[in-house]
Amino acid sequence: MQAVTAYIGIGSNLADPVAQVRQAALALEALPQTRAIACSPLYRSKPWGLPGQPDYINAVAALETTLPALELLTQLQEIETARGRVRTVRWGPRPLDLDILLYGGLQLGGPRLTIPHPRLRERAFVLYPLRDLAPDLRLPDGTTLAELLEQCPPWELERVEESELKVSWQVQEIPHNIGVST
Ligand code: ROI
Repeated sequence: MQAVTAYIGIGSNLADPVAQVRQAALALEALPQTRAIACSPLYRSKPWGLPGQPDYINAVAALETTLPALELLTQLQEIETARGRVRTVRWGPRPLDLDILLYGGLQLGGPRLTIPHPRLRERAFVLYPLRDLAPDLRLPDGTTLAELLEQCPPWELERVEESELKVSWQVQEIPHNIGVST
């Protein structure tokens, strides 16, 4: 199978969220049939969903993978479970959340998985880190990331300063042709 570029949303608001997100990025690098291309800077965001939960740390990772989408989902769920995620309250706090945001140009609607992620378009905590990785990205339906960003101000979203991180973590340069092609 031809390798596909997938973008994974990473979020945590429990149990040392910065460490959770950085550990998750390492776990993504270790996935079978997968090459980690880059990870965005970390952002701190106010919770979307249930009010009264702690702030989130968010990032987005770009992967190149030959895992089929549903197998990638299974692998991500195993990482979440290993980090103590118990699926209870919808939109409640969690030590680690890994979402497939985009999987090449695939559009999929199924009982386990919808791609692109159904709430991608309205979430600043996903769109801004995506821009760090792939500013020229287009969704499979042709919508540009720039158009989505115009509709989605970076409300209650801030970059986590490099100085807050124990080890510096840079965005790597990623090839220009990895975005979803049109
Ligand atoms: N809110 C923010 N800010 N960041 C997240 O990653 C996040 N993830 C979720 C819900 C509970 C919807 N809210 C979130 O799953």
